[in-house]
Parts: sequence; C-alpha cells; structure tokens
Amino acid sequence: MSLLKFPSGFLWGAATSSYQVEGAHDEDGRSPSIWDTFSRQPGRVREAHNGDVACDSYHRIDEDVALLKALGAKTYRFSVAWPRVVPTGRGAVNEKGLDYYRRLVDALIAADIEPMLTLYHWDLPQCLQDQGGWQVRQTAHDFVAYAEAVFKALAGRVRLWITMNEPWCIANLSHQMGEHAPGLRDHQAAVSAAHHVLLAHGLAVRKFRELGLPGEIGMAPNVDWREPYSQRQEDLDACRRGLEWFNNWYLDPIYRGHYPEEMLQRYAALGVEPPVESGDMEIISSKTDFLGINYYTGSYTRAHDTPTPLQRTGDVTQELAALLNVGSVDVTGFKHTDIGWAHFPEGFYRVLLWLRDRYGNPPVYITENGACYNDEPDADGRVRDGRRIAYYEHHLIALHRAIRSGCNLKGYTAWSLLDNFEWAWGYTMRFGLVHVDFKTLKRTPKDSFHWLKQVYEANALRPGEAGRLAH
Ligand code: PNW
Repeated sequence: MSLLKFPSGFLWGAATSSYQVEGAHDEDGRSPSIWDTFSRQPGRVREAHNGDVACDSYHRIDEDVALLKALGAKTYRFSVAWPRVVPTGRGAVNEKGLDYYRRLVDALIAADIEPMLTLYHWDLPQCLQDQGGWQVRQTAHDFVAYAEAVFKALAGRVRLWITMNEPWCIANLSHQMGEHAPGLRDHQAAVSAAHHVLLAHGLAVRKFRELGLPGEIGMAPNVDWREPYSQRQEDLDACRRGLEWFNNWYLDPIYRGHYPEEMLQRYAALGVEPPVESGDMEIISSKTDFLGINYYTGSYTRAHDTPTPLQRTGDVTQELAALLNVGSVDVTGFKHTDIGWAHFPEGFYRVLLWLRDRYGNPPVYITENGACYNDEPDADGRVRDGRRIAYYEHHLIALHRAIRSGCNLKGYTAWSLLDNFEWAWGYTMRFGLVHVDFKTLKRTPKDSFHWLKQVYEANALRPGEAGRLAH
C-alpha cells in the first residue's frame, strides 16, 4: 500500500473553542455571553446543558497542553472569549481575563506548539446583544477594539490569527434558523448580522496591518459541498443556489468584493438586503493571508419538482425553502455520524478544488474537520472509536488528493481535541479525540487519538492502516 506524504512543515494540530471547553463562566471578571443566556432558556439546548463547567480547560492548561504534545500536534487552534477580555463589551480591558490566554500561549510555546488564535467563536457579550448584537453596525466597531486588545497582549507570540469562526453559523444558523444563540428567525436579521460580521472581519484585518504585527490573519468560514444529483439544469441551478447561500455569501465579499448576484436578487424578492454603506465592500475585501476552512459534510442536491413560489408569506421556514429550492437526496447509502451528518469525503475534495478555482488558490488551513461518534470507554478503559478513525482516514486521503491537485494547503486542525459542549446538543454529542467524562472531567485519549498521532508524527498516511487499528 502506498504512503501518502504531506508537504514538509505541514501544520498538524487540533482545535477547540472558548465556550465549548473553558468553563469558569463567572471567574476573573468574565461577564455572560449570549450562550450563557441561550443555554438557560428552556428548550434551547439538549438536557438544559450549559458551559458553566464544560471541560474546565480554564483550570487545566497543563493537562490540555500535555495532551496536545502527546498527540504530536504542531499547532493548537483555540478561541478567546470576548466577555473575559472586555466584560462590558466595549470599554475597559480586563487584564485578568487576558492573563489566562497569556498563560495558555506561554505553555504552548514552551511545548513547541504554535498557537492559532480565533478572536470570535460565538460568545458575544450579552450586554452587546442587548444593544442589537450583530444586527447593528456598532458591534463591528466594538469587535475591532476588543481585537486590538488581544493583538497587543499577544503580539509576537501568536503568529496565526483568525477573525471569525463560521460566519454562516453566526448569521444564518443563529438569526435565520433560530438554532443557535441568539435564536432568531428573521431573514433581515441574518443578512444584517452577516454584513456586520464581514465588516468586523475587514476592520480587524485593517487594524492588524495598521499595528504592523508580525504573523498572518484570515477568516475561518464553514463550507458546504453540493454535488448535483443529475446534470439536469434545474439540479445544477439548485446546487449553485445552495452554495451561494452557504459559501459564496461570505467568500465572494472577501475575495471578490461583492455579494453573489443571484442570492442578492432572491433575498430582494423577500424584501431583504444587506445594510451596505459606501466603502464597506473595500474594507471587507481587505487582503487576508490565508483562508481557514471548516468542513464536515455535504450532499447530493436536486431542485424540487414543484418549487415554492419566492414571495413574502411571513412563514420563515417556507420562505427559506423558497429562497433556496434545494433538496438533498441520499442516493449513496452514506454512513451518517451520530449527529446525523453524512460521511462525504469526496465533498471535501470537491470543495477544496472549487475554492482553488473560484478564489485564486489562496493558502488554506483546514481549521476544522472531524466526526461525531458517541463511543464510551469499554470495561478496559479503551475508547474504540474505529468509525472516527475511518472518517479521518477518508478525509485525509481527500486532503492529500487536493494537495496533489495543486491546492495550496498549509495545515489541518482536527475538531476537536476534547469532547465538549456541542452547542444546541449540549454534552450529548462527542467530537473529541479525547474522551471527557463530564462528571469527573477525566480525559481519556481515544483510539482515534493514537491513530492520528501516527499520521502527525510521520507527516504521512498509509491508507488501509485504519482498518487494522480499528479492531
Ligand atoms: C462547528 N450546522 O459548528 C463549530 O465551529 C464548532 O464549534 C462545532 O463544535 C463543530 O462545528 C461541530 O458541530 C457547527 O448545524 C455547528 O450546520 C452546527 C452546524 C455547522 C457547524
């Protein structure tokens, strides 16, 4: 069996985010975020779970860094909690909150692990949500002031900076579909939020340049892949609409300086438009140094035979269905992970090629990729998550194919280092390479951890090995 080698210096690692792992929700001056509020509203999060304790990573820097070291990680992607650093949303900086990240970064550097820092992974200070949150322009300016405090505190020690994690989730999943905080279902709210998130990103990139900081800055959108069910024109069009809504809405403004035309027109039919002011698109398209990509799943897509007419009805679900007019077809008997997402490694390969061709082959870090399987430790203490190993193996082969096809790939951080607070699913869905017992907080590396370690240390993958390890 052939050995699939990755480029030398390829940056392997693992990822987490602040609200999902830190806990310590009320320590050292942290104020509540929208997720503290949302998780306390009945019916929003499975089992009424919240991130008050999470993985307690706030108190376990040494333990987590030791796990990263044991994994052979060359980088750790984590996020900073805005409500720790600027508890009032805008204004005074809380040095105690910053100290946690200083200690974490120091510990990573001492372990020879490159910090990859995300400035916003969804924990907006609740006090800013009370003033309109991402729906208002002011939040973009507040974000830049917060970002500047973090830039200055960690300048020179952090080289890789990510402004936003997954703008589609921040805007659409949270303001259009109501599934994440703040839980709204309103197209205009989503489109306004998307614009202000993009603006905040562009303003932060400009601030980073203005400060003359060493390092690289980019954004980490999640991308979807839609493979046409057939070559019939309606199906091809459905795929394009699906991608415009999910991918291009964020990537076109950054790389091309405008929103995708067809989706703009479709939103306009619902009376919705982005609140663009003069100069915004130039700010949003400020040059970045890399693109972070989060990929989990994709689907075969076709148009509905009888599309819902695109008009305002007041029924948000129906309007969204009409806006997209896409349907997924499970034609392949795909395996699904425990969260219900299709195992679709071919989509990973396809979307990387699509990004290469559409956006001029930018340097790309895969900032998230991983699988939800809820395997628990066996009696002997071992977590036999062979299905997760298979997911990683297939996706790393897809990644290798993309590199061989000329995609400018620089690194890969697996989601996630730890089982953690999986948003609306609470602790009921596990993505970790390390199992966390949420009663004792004991951490147990799973079989997938040991498998990935071999890949990371060899900087290469031998297809077929997963099958042996899984048993
Ligand atoms: C991403 N969806 O979230 C996030 O960046 C992580 O924080 C999260 O834990 C991980 O993926 C796994 O879910 C998403 O419903 C959450 O489409 C939900 C969706 C997409 C991404």
